[in-house]
Order: sequence, then structure tokens, then C-alpha cells
Amino acid sequence: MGTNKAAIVSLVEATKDKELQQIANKIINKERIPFDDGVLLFEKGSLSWLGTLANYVREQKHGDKTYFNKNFHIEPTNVCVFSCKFCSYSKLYANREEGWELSIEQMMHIVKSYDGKPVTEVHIVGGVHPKMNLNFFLELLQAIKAHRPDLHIKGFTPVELDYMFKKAKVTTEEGMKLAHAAGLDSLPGGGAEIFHPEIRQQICEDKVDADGWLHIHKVAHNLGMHSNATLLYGHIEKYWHRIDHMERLRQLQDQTGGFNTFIPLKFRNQDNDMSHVAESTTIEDMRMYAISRLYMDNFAHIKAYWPMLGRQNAQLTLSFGVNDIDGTIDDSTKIYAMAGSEEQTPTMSTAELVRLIKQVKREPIERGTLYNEIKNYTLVPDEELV
Ligand code: V47
Ligand code: SF4
Repeated sequence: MGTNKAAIVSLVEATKDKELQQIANKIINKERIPFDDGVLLFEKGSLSWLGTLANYVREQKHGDKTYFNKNFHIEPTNVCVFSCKFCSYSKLYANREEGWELSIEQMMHIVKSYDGKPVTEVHIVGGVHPKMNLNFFLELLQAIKAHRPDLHIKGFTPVELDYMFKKAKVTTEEGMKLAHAAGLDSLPGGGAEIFHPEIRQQICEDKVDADGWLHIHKVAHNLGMHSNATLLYGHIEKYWHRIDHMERLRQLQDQTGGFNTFIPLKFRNQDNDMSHVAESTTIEDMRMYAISRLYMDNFAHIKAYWPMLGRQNAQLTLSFGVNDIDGTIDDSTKIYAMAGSEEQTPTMSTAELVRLIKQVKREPIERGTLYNEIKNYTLVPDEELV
């Protein structure tokens, strides 16, 4: 689409606000913006102003390229020992008979149902079930790799890993080495929520804290693994808590370079202990994506997770700094359906995803988990997209 430098300079000049002008100049000159500037963007930046700037940065980094991957999810259990207030998904361990727990055989049945299908990644994430221990998951990882060695396994948040490592009485380094050797290729971004204790203690006090979350990702990065990072926004946090969260991630990324993608996750309020908290508006959502692009200068990719945002809003984020809309998930991803996403059956075929991206004049690129390009769909005619 190509926002050129002259257009962006006139945008900067169009705002009468001197502080915003200074921030924009830093961004255009590829200077990092500090904490206070991040908060200021939230407080003062209009949707169109932030969007134009974020889109400029996105196009500088990626042009029109918009990534997606072909993946499927396995959710081993929704039984969880923790009680995050925003979670609509878990069944507390005390009520475990109301939940589900899959055996290795059942999970391998899911993996085998994708035999011959062109998926490149399996995303494994679920609740924290005390009986599903480290050995259980090592066995699962080995079984998946033995069956399909080239399938990238992205699995387990620090919440799950911290619990299983502690229970197995191994250090994070030892546990991560075992998991990596058994077949774990990378970590998804979940469990991060809001790092600052002022909020974390109110929404998910009993699970791994910020330092624990960051340490587990650091250990994974030091082993050469990559990972993602999320932020759960739009509930009781203030803008500065979001910037504090992004700042901690930015600092770890400076040290390791191991993060692939930053994924802001919109809080959904159905059927959880925070149902009284209103959801953010679409305008706030787009501002959040734009500021993520502007603040997270050392994260190459910003992802919108469409099963949570809905297809149309995910499409809209592509004009607000986002360059990735996750995968053609064709298994139902229960965590969002249960939290009130419009996407009750979140499945999208490659053809639908490609059309969604092309409708807003971007280039659809199928990628592997580590952003290796698998196929550029830009020139593939619609009739060939079955
Ligand atoms: O950590 C739970 C979130 C996350 C709600 O790395 C909720 O590629 C909104 O992290 N409203 C897990 N969000 C999912 C996740 C993820 C998803 C897709 C891709 C990747 C990736 C990671 O789901 C949890 C939590 O932040 N979540 N409940 C809710 N009510
Ligand atoms: Fe358990 Fe994760 Fe739900 Fe928290 S968000 S209760 S850790 S499943």
C-alpha cells in the first residue's frame, strides 16, 4: 500500500500536540520510545493518527506481507488447579468430573487425523491438571515426533511448565532441556496476562508471576528455542500497566532476541468471574494494536488472534500495525468460544483467510512457525483457492 515518508511527515505536522509530534519524529527516525511516551500515546493518540503511524512502521518492516500458518490445536485438559478470574474455560480441579482430560492415545488420534493434511504446526495448551505431569508430556512429545517428525510443536505456557517442573523437582533449565529433547520446538505466548503485581494479584494471583514467566522464556531462548508473548488487555488494568508489561518483554527481547511475535489478547467477558467488567471497544482494540507496533520496536511481528477478535476486526487490525493473523485453525479452540467470542466455531479455511487478507489489499503469505515463507498466495487466482 506504501505510506511514503512525505505523507508520514505531514501527518506528524498535522497534530498540534508538541509531545505527540516529538514521539512521532522519534519513531520515524527509528529511535526507541521510552515508557512515558508509550503511556502518552495511549492517553492522547487518536485512532487515525496512531493507525497511520503504526501502518507506516508495519510497511517499513514487512511491506504488505501478511502471514498466517496452517495449524491445529490440542487441548489436553480443561481441568486446572488455578483459578484465574478471567478464565471461562477451566473446570477447577475440585469439579474435575465436569471437565475433560485426554489420554496420550486420544491426543495421538487427533494428531493422526491430520495425516496427509498440509498442517505445519500443532499448538498444545490447556489447563494445569496435577495428574498430567512432566513424564506424561514428555511421552506425548516423543509420540508426536515419532509419528510426524516435521510437525513443529509449539506448546505449553510457563504456567503449565512451572507447575510440571516444580512437581518433577527439576530446575527450569533441566526441565526445558528434557522437553526440548523430547520434541518441544517453541513456546506459545500464553499465561502472561498482565505482569504488574498490582493487577496480576487481582486476576490470577496463584499462578507463575512475571519474573517466573520471563525466566522460563529466557531459558527456552538460551536453548535456541523461539517463543511468543501475549498481553491480556481491556479489563481492570490501566494504560501504564500495559506499557509496563510491554517494557519487560522489550527488555528480555533485547537480551535474547528469542521472541517471534507479540499478541495482544482482548479480554472477553462471558461466563467468567469478571463478567461485570465491560469489554473494550473496537476503537480501543485498534489503538492497542497500533501502540503495540510502535512500542515493541524489537518484535518483528504483531499478531491478531482472529478466533478471539472476530474475522472482521482481525481484518481491520491489518491497517493498525498487525502483520500476522495466526492460523487456519480447523479444530474448535474452546478457550475463546467459551469466553464469548462471536467465533463460536472458530474454523477458517485457507481460502477464507487468503480472501480476508486480499480484500484489504495485503499479500497473504503462508508461513512456518518461525516465519519461513511457505507460499505466497498473492498471485493465486480465487478459483484455485478451494
Ligand atoms: O493466557 C483466557 C487468554 C491465553 C480469556 O502464541 C482470555 O501463537 C480473552 O496465549 N478473554 C491463552 N483471553 C491463549 C494464547 C494464544 C492464543 C493463540 C496463539 C498463541 C500463540 C497464544 O488466553 C491465556 C489468556 O491470556 N484468555 N481467558 C478471556 N476471557
Ligand atoms: Fe487455568 Fe489457564 Fe484458565 Fe488460568 S487461564 S484458570 S491457568 S486454564
